[in-house]
Amino acid sequence: MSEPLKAHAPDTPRPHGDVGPLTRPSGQLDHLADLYRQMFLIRRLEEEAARAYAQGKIGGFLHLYIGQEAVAVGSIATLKPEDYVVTTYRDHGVAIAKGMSANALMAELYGKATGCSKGLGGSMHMFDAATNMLGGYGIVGGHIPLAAGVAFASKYRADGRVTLCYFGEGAVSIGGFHEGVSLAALWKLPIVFICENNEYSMGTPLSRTMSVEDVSMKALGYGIDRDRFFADDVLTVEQRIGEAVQRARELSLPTLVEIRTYRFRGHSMSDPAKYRTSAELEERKKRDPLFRAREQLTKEGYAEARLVALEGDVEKEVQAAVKFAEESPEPDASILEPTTYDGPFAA
Ligand SMILES: Cc1ncc(C[n+]2csc(CCOP(=O)(O)OP(=O)(O)O)c2C)c(N)n1
Repeated sequence: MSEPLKAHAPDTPRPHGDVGPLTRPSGQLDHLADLYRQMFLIRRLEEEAARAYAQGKIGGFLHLYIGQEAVAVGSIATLKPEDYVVTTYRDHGVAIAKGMSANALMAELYGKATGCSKGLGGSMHMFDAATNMLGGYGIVGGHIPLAAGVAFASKYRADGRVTLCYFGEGAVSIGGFHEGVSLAALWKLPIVFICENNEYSMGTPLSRTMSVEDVSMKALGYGIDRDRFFADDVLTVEQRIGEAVQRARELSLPTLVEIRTYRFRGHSMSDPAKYRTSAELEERKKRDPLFRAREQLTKEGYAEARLVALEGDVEKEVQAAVKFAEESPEPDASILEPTTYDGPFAA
């Protein structure tokens, strides 16, 4: 028998979510610094990607994660390396947080043979078997039943692994969401469904697509646990997702978590984002999770010089990734036949 269901009060600050200015063991401060480093790396890689895109060096689509970094970094911090992640086309942050190298990510964006998907996938199709990053999918909601399948495999094999499945609020009214969550609930799968509610699906606000704006309420229809909170603080994300991951790992129960966030850039590089005011954007930028983490580190005594050194190291990693991508070769045309007819990377 599983534990009785426990409905979290949406948006209620909880004591463990408020990290507070109390004396923190230095190990924990180092941990926050590491989370900040990961968020900073994701942001700087994407800023460089946006620049390369504007120069015509990156083609196709490019959906940036800027503003949402605390979701990927905080949630993946709760995982073991053998756990799985499955996400949408807005996948750069999840890939880096799960351990993909900056080189493999940037080269994939450039469409180079050294990219994680051999340059054949591009921005929307980050995959990395070594770190159990299972993609990178372009069809809204289409990957949610796939993620449930991954969690089913874990349960069937009794391998103790947990799957995190990320999607936008635009996916929640799509059939695939309901199929995936329904089966995960029925079969009690070890999965956490993470809705990254960034308030807009392309240019459409949630209020125009859903009669109930609290996405986490969908969990009630399937009798699974739910949670709902803002992603301003990366440690809150880690704490709250940690609870859901524990429920998945120890009780083999799914959870639906709605994380409220905001993207600072347009939907993709071709979106001037005219559907929102600049005042709204500026207001939300004040809640930037990177700014907040940095401020908290400083407040709690993490030396400014150490922060500057950390940022300098990230900068070097980013510049090296750009150089690596620019100097890498294009995929050879000979890869087309085996990847089209003989199955993935048979060559
Ligand atoms: C089934 C399907 N319908 C439409 C699209 C076109 N499309 C791409 S992204 C997107 C918006 C999705 O918004 P949301 O799920 O909120 O995620 P976000 O882009 O905000 O991260 C749409 C409609 C698609 N890729 N797949």
